Amino acid sequence: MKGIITKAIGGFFFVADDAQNVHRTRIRGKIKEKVYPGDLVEFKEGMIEGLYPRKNLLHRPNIANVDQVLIVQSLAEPVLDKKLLDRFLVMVEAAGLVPLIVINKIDLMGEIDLEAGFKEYAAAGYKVYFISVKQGIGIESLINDLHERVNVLTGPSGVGKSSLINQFIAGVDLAVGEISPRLKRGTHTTRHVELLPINKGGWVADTPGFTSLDISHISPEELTFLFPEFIEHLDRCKFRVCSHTHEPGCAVKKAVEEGELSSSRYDSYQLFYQELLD
Ligand SMILES: Nc1nc2c(ncn2[C@@H]2O[C@H](COP(=O)(O)OP(=O)(O)OP(=O)(O)O)[C@@H](O)[C@H]2O)c(=O)[nH]1
Ligand SMILES: [Mg+2]
Ligand SMILES: [Zn+2]
Repeated sequence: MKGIITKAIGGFFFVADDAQNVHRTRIRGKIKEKVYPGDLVEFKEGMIEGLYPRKNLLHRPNIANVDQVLIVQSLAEPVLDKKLLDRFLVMVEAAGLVPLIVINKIDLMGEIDLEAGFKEYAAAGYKVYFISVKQGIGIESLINDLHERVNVLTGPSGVGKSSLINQFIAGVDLAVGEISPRLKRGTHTTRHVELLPINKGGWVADTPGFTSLDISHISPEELTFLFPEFIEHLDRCKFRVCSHTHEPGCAVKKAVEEGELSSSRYDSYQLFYQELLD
């Protein structure tokens, strides 16, 4: 039978079949590769017999065959950090995965124009979901976009990733952390990885929150292409090799000056570019 690994614990591998029934299995000694949640395997009578090729492998935490990454942030508590959001986007773009931007805790803000506050992300082609787990706002339309896929939640600690999963997966009760009153941020409640079944098909995995992210494996030249809205401007730069930071006749800088590209996104680009040069 073919199945998908949902979690690995103490030498056991839990494998879900097509009907999402979970079987506890062990792995044949002849299989030398490491097996991770998300891996597709062939199994029989409680034994994993073979591993199918994987299309990708996410690190820290290790999850295979990921389709989409939900980058979760909160409007407040912890306060929204667009630089960090841009950093997550660069990570997900570099991995070749589809990012969905999820802005939680909209109940903590009064009447504000959410669409306007994130228009640079829509302009870059990203889907942005505004939700409140606490008040049950926006959850349905988000879940509708997760079906039949392997989805991973990521984002800073305390933004409500585990709370979100608890709300939309029946029978799941992940640990939810208190926001530290002094730091106004979370305290890393989530530790191990498990793929949880979405009602209408598909999987979702929670991850521990990250407060910083390592993007050092990306080359400065590659960075431009990880800001998708920049791409259409690139061939109008005066110099064929342009870092889009200081060169005269740079079409990206010009587009920022003319308000066609977001200066906040461009600031992130410059910040990351310097970081990758150092
Ligand atoms: N006001 C408000 N609070 C929320 C909402 N969603 C979650 N919270 C609270 O935010 C706190 C942190 O939630 P968690 O779900 O543990 O956050 P997390 O992202 O899983 O954090 P880590 O596991 O540390 O990465 C908890 O006190 C939740 O009750 C929301 O929509 N509105
Ligand atoms: Mg959590
Ligand atoms: Zn340029």
